[in-house]
Amino acid sequence: MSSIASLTRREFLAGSAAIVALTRNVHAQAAAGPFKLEPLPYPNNALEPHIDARTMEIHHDRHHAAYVMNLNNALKDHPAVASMSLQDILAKLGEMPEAIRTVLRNNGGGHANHTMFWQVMGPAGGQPQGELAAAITRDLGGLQKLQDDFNAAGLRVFGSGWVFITVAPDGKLALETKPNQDTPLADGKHVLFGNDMWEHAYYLSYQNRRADYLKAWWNVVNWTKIGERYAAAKAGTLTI
Ligand code: MN3
Repeated sequence: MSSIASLTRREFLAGSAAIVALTRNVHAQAAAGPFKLEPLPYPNNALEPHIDARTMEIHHDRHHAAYVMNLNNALKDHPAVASMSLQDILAKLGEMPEAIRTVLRNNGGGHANHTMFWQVMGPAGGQPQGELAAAITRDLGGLQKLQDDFNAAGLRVFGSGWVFITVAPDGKLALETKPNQDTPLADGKHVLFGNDMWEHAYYLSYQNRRADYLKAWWNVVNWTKIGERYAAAKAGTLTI
């Protein structure tokens, strides 16, 4: 009985691996086009217990993948737009062909927001250092006030959206929120970091408790990476 059970388990695991491989292949084909879905920079379970592995898997492999697929599909008949960088497309939405403008806004914004989001998280967060820490004190009243204000702003996002810290070329930081997949990139600004206020980002573990998700999220913020993004913003090399 136990050998049958263990054989069944082996077969099950082999079958699961095949399904995962097939699913990844489908995603790769679906993402054919100018924009690509990069893999997560850490395993799905790296942010547990604060963000569970299943949430990360669905969020990256399905939600983010869909934004990339929709973006690429919209660009099939628009080669001039397809040759542009994502930040240029978003900064010039008003100049984009009207037929695809809303798709670009939603799915281009979704691609940019999630590309940033995976980067600014990680299992070993650290603390703000150097010029970044000084800017947080100067512009946002220190780390504790930044976190309090950021969490409060996140709670005020009605429905789906984002809460961001933007960074100006001179290094000045500011807090702002956006609905849906809108991004400060569309206002010609740069995003230092942000948190996803869509329920798909937290619902499996937190259900309606967005405040708990916002509070827990600081445990997986990668301040080393954010420090690199801050330096890049001041150097004029930060893209999305
Ligand atoms: Mn999301």
